[in-house]
Amino acid sequence: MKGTVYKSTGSWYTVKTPEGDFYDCRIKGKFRMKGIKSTNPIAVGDKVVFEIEQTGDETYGVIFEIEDRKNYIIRKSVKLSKQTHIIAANIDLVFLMVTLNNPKTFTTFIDRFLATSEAYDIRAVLLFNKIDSYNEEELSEVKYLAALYRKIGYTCIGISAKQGLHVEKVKKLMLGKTSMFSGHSGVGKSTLINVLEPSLQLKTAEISEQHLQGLHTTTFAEMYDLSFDARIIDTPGIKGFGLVAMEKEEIGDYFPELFELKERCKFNNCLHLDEPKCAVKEALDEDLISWSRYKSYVQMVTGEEDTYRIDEFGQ
Ligand SMILES: Nc1nc2c(ncn2[C@@H]2O[C@H](COP(=O)(O)OP(=O)(O)O)[C@@H](O)[C@H]2O)c(=O)[nH]1
Ligand SMILES: [Mg+2]
Ligand SMILES: [Zn+2]
Repeated sequence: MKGTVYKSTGSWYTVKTPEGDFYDCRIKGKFRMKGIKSTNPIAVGDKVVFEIEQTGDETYGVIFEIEDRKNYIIRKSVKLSKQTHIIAANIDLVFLMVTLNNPKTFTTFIDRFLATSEAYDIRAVLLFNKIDSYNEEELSEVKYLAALYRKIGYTCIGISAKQGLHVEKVKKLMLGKTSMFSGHSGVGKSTLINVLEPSLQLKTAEISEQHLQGLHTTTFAEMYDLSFDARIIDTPGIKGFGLVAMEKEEIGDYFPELFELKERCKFNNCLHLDEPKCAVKEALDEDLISWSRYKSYVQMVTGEEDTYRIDEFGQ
């Protein structure tokens, strides 16, 4: 039988079949993924093959195969450890919720998040939330940012989760897909999810999540079916992306507008810093690409501000 993992506790997995039945499953044998030192072989979102086994009067599924992942997100299981924990797999869409204030989302954060989503190969969408609370000046800043990111190719939507404004546009993007919601604490993730699916009743408080983070407990994601043919993956205590290790040389590939220019640089290993005849620097001088994006890129390449600090995303 085939199914998708909806929940995992470390040793037990809840698997849903295409017919809609849920099975408690365990793993048979060892699963070693190529190149991944992971504490958990199977994660939420994984597509697995299992068979029903009976021990005494106990019936449960035994997973013996896992299908290739389209993508997956990881975090280090413990600070500084090389072991990783796979948070979730096969994610179609990640929404980054952004607010101008309460809390302020800096463009450097947005850019690191987007670069990470490119590295993970997950499509990212920007949701500018709380537009009901902005004055004219703030609204024009939102419009400016949305235009900036749309030009690069990212879908941007201004919404008010609280008032339900433009939430139907978010729903439309989610149809038939598995999505995740990320963003700083307080941007309105729980509020939006409650509006999308009132029956989920996610708490708007973050206390339990903070508690979990403080203890460095391994937390597990969970997948939920929504009533309108969409699924969301919730990641308690992480609320975001985790981190992905990037080599200096590849960071530019995760900034689509820089990647596009790269072949026109004189040196094919150009880092777009101080090299001569750099197409990125020329495009900057002509205002063809954004300075704030370039600044974020340079910060990531030069390792300023402790870029890969654990929990950088989703705090
Ligand atoms: N004005 C306004 N406030 C919002 C909006 N969405 C959420 N909030 C408020 O922002 C605070 C944090 O929301 P919450 O959903 O808990 O954020 P989370 O930490 O991302 O889950 C709460 O007080 C919400 O009522 C919105 O669209 N407009
Ligand atoms: Mg929340
Ligand atoms: Zn260059």
